[in-house]
Amino acid sequence: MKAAILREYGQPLTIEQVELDPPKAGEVHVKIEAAGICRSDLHFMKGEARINLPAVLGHEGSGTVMDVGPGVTGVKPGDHVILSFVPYCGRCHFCLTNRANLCDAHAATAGVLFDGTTRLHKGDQRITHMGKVACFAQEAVVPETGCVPVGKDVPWAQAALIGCSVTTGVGAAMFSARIAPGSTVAVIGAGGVGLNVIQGARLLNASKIIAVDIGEGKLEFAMSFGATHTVNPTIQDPVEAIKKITGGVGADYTFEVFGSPQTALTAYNAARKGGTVVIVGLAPIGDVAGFDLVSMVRQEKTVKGSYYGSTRPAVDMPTMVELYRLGKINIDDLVTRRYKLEDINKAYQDLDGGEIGRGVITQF
Ligand code: COD
Ligand code: ZN
Repeated sequence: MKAAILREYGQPLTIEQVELDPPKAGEVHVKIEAAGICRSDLHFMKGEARINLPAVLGHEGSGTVMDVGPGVTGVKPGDHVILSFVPYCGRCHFCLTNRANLCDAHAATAGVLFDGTTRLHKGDQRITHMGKVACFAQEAVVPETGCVPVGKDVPWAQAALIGCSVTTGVGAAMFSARIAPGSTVAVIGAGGVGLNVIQGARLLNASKIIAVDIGEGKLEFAMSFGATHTVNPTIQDPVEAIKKITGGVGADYTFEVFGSPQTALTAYNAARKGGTVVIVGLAPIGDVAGFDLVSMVRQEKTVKGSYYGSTRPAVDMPTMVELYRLGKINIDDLVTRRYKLEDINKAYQDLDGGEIGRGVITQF
């Protein structure tokens, strides 16, 4: 089958024919129908995050079940599924304490399936599966717990986005921050994930929702997802601007949704006394942010990380689907560009070049 392969950091992906072995026990063979263009894959392409190479990237996907390995009971051929990039073992400390997004067994087997091997290879050369999803390909073999069944009424691209940006963003607002009604929110970075934090804040009845982005087009687009105010840090100091909009105090909740020490510091400094700072973006490995320790103590600021929106994908993705059906979250307008798998490098150039919304591969 055809797949886009990352062979070297800093180099374009190459479209190649590779082999995909059949699913083993507890695994599912999926035909990929849609795959989202997320910045996290770009972090790997640039070498800002590390993965064993060669690798098939792509962690935001949806598809049709083709066949299942022994013991699989949750899905059957023909089912539509959203792929989760944190499948869970169901037995570790985190799975058993309602935090399956932090599953230990998944973390211990990064880039391979739960049994420690790959189904992807080219002859003798093993190929890494990003997030146990690897959906920049015509097909994938994924763990059963990485498949979330979805109704056939949900379009493929929209289902794919629930696999990462929607769940990561809306989840950050809903589960990581638990935004209280009437509170003020600032979101630093209004890309594919940030827009979902913004619409999550709207869903939770935040009062002021301030979108911060260096792209004017991004800011305008953010208004249609629920932002009430916009700030462009290339034009004004973002911390001062957020304070001004919030009556001089700062926002109750701030979200960092780009991934850099500088934007993390903006999020910290723009949070009010007693406020909560949620870090969603993954900065390049090794980067550190220095927060002022005195204000952290005296002002009781909370800084917390948010991975996959602190969701339990198996139960929270169906909630996202339901909110989409009800029109409470807008995924239709997030899908702004469609690509063929062959054009994946162009899709990433567009993402890096600041195009608004989300690109999705829909032709394989
Ligand atoms: N100030 C404000 N905004 C900025 C700045 C800045 N200095 N620099 C860039 N931005 C904006 C960009 O203009 C862009 O609009 C936005 O930040 C980033 O958006 P995208 O669309 O490029 O990126 P996303 O939304 O696809 O991904 C952002 C994440 C931070 C979520 C992603 O990169 C990431 O690190 N994810 C890790 C967390 C995680 O759970 N990963 C697993 C799968 S996502
Ligand atoms: Zn993603």
